[in-house]
Amino acid sequence: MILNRVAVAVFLLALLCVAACGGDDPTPRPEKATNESGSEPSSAWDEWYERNKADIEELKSALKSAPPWAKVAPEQIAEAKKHGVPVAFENELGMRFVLIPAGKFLMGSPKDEEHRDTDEFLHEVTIPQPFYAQITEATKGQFRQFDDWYQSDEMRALLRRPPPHDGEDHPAQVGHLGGRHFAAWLTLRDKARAYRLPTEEEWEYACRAGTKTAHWWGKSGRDVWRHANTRGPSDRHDGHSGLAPVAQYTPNAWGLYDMLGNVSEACSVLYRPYPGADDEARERHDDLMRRFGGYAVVRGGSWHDAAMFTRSAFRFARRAQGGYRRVFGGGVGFRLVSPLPEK
Ligand SMILES: [Ca+2]
Repeated sequence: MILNRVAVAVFLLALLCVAACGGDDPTPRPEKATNESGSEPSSAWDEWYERNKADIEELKSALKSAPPWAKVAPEQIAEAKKHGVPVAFENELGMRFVLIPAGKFLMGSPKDEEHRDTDEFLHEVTIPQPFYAQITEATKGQFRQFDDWYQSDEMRALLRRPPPHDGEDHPAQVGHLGGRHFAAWLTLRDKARAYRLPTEEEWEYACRAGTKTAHWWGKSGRDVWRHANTRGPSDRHDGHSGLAPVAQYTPNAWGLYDMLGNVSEACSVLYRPYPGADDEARERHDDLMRRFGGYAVVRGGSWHDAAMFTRSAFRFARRAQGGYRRVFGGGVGFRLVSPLPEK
């Protein structure tokens, strides 16, 4: 059934592409043979179409209702239909969100994963309700609508080393507190929806988008630079010597950009050993706390982290104390999530 829906989705994408090109398709198509009476004989393709006609029409209608920027998968469309909500929305600040379906997944990493840390204790997690996730990291332009002091001349004068990447579409590096303040402000402003930082579970679930490998694009860490903005090879190959504007790389299967790399992303929870974690995991947690005094979880790795940290299961923690104006930089940004509105 799932394969069938994927095949239907591929067919529809091809159909929409042809429609978008105004039907001027240079690809030669096979002529349909006709019999002596002039009527077309049924082909395997026609039979397949007839068998799946209802699914095709349903998905065609759903895809039309999704905005063109939303690179959503059939399971997201199905979840939206089930709950009677849009599969994607854009708020008044131009922040774009897609629906992440409810489900179960294995959080953490298997013991044979390359560069694994022992605090990535593998355990099953249930995400009981769908939620919306911002498709990109929150940008400087978006954050500046909350606090126009950010990136101002006054701020620059206070910083010994002002951030060099200050385009409106670069992610805001404002840490946990910047994200939390921004989410609270936006919730008060947007009467229809609430916003917050994701939990660590929600973040990893959204990052994996159904995958179990070290990265959402696969197992190997050798080609990280093709998919994510990290330190090292990506500097030489992708033209981004530091922070990149958001959405310069392909999104994951659920239409989320830069889940790995660019800025590390603040989560709403404190850094703790996972439920049921073994002694190894607890030792790693205690060691990290001792050495870095970290409290709040950050995920995904950043533009100045080595590629080995750009894994779906990698965990780190940072201090979240003090005003957010004191903690600019450091490669930590955020993306917001939004629960389904109450009916
Ligand atoms: Ca990121």
